[in-house]
This record gives sequence, C-alpha cells and structure tokens, in this order.
Amino acid sequence: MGSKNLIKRTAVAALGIGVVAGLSLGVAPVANAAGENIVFIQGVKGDGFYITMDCGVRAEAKKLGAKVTTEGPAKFDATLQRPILEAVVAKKPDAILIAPNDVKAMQKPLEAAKKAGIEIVLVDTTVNNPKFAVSEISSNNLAGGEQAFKAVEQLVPGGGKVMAMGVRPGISTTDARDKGFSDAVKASGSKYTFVSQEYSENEPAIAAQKMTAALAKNPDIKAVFASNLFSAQGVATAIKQAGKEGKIVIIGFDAGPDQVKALKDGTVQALIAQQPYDIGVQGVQQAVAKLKGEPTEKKITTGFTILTKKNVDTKAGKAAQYRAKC
Ligand code: T6T
Repeated sequence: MGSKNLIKRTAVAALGIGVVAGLSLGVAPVANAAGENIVFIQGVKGDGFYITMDCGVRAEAKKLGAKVTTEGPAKFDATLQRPILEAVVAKKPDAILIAPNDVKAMQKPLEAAKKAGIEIVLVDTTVNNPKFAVSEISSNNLAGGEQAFKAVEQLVPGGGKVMAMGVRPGISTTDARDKGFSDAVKASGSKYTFVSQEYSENEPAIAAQKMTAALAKNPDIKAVFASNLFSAQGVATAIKQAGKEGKIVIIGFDAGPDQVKALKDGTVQALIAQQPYDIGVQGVQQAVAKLKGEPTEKKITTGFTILTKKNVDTKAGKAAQYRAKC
C-alpha cells in the first residue's frame, strides 16, 4: 500500500495580487518496479507545455520502473488526435495519459479505450463526462482567468476596454480560462468593458490576424488576456507590429521561451505559468497506483506561478518557465 505525501505548492506572489495554490496529493514511489506500459498522448506536439509535462512523465516513470511512449498530433485538433488514440488502444498498453483535444469529440473514443481494459488518466484537459478516468489532473483554469483580470486591474487601474484571445470553443482548459476572465470583467462593474472574445485555433498567425482586426475595430483597447501559449505569442506579435507594445497590457497564460522573451522585452506584462512537470509526475503516479490496486485521487489541482519582469529571473521564476527539452 503506497503512503501519501501532502505537497503544498505555493505560487510566487508577484504584482501583489492573489496567489492560486494547488494542493497535490501524490502517491509515494514504490520500490518493486512492475514495468507498467504507459502511453502519454499530448494535446499537440512541439508545445513547451506538453514537452515540460513529458519531462515530468518520463522522470516519474523511470523512478517507478514504468515504460513510457509519447505520442501527439501535429495540431491541437481532435480529428488528428482520435486516430492516434485508437492506434494506441489497439496496442493495449496498461494505461494512457492524455490531454483530450475536445470535450465532446474525445468522449466516446476515451470511453472505448477504458472498455478495452486500459486505465485512463486525464492530464491538463478533460471531456464532458470524465467518469471513466482514474484521475483528472490540471490547473484551476477558471481561477487562472480570474487571476488574469486581477492583474489587469492592477496594471490598468483607470479601466477601459479589454478583450480575450482564446483557442477554440470545446477545449476545457482555455474555455474555463476565458470564462474566468470575462466573468470577472463583467462582475467588476462599469469601469472595464469586455469588447470581444476571439479565437486563435492555436495558431500564432491567426491570433495575430484576429488581434490586428480587433485593434482596427477598437483602437483604444487597454488590455488583452491570451489564454494559452500560441495565442499569447500571436497577440504579442500583432501589438508589436502596431507599435503599441507596453501601451496595451498583455496577460498571457503559459510560460514558454518565446513568451518569457516577450515578458522581458516589455511586450507582455504578466504570464500565468502552470506546473506541467508536476501534472506529468502526478499523472504517472495515479496510473501506476491504479494498476497496483492502490488508492487514487479523482481530481488533482496543481498551482500557478505569476511571472512578471520583477521575478522572472529569480530562482522560483526560472523554475516556473517551460522547457524546450528535458
Ligand atoms: O495552455 C496549455 C494547456 O494547458 C492547454 O490545454 C492547451 O494549450 C497549452 O498547451 C499551451 O499551448
């Protein structure tokens, strides 16, 4: 029986704004390696968030004596992810860790995987009814969107027009972040106006196009919330091209190398860094615990670190940044 460790994860309080801390319940490493066969299916290949998660997955699998293979679609798109999942299921691994690309489209394929006798752990994103899953491990995305608006309130105290650049409706994480942000704006009274919710399709070029169009319509936009890495990247490019860097506040989710650069050069004012490494570690722990008949946690919430120019180069700030490789 594996003992449990209570690990308190504390986010770095920057900007003097609130901190979201996640409490993680992990299963301690077991000495007798059983050699479980685990497949990790990323949301999309080549994304610093999932690369960092993969580092955590691999480190923990090594520790627990499990074998891991990593797969992922070339785009964040359920029509590409579904065949990958089905091919993996046909190989009958013991467990699958997956970040589903769509709340609806991935529901049935994942239920079918569970019916085939494979344990499913949902990492980062989820589906409409995750009942079949051993565990769901993610950031508190709704709270993340609310935190983004708190940052806007501090950085643009006079109020004004704000907007959000999401990814695509149907992605559990970014939908929750967008909702957290827009609800917080609307609840704040009349000082801030939420002018538009745009979507990037996870492509920086589309995010940049949409941002440029939004600026043409509302040149007096004061702040933008970009709810993931690629959206933030495109928003930053468009605002720079418009010569408005530093004049329009950008709050971005995630902390990939490109975003950290934009933070350092003043195009972006704050980044909400998730803990993808930790999500990967706990994902493997949950899968292995389930396969060994040990207790598991249905829902695990990991924390954030809010990065600004002030703390980005501190030890904690550096540790929060995503990796380009393990
Ligand atoms: O923000 C992360 C992840 O949490 C989200 O589900 C999809 O986008 C990222 O991978 C960043 O690109």
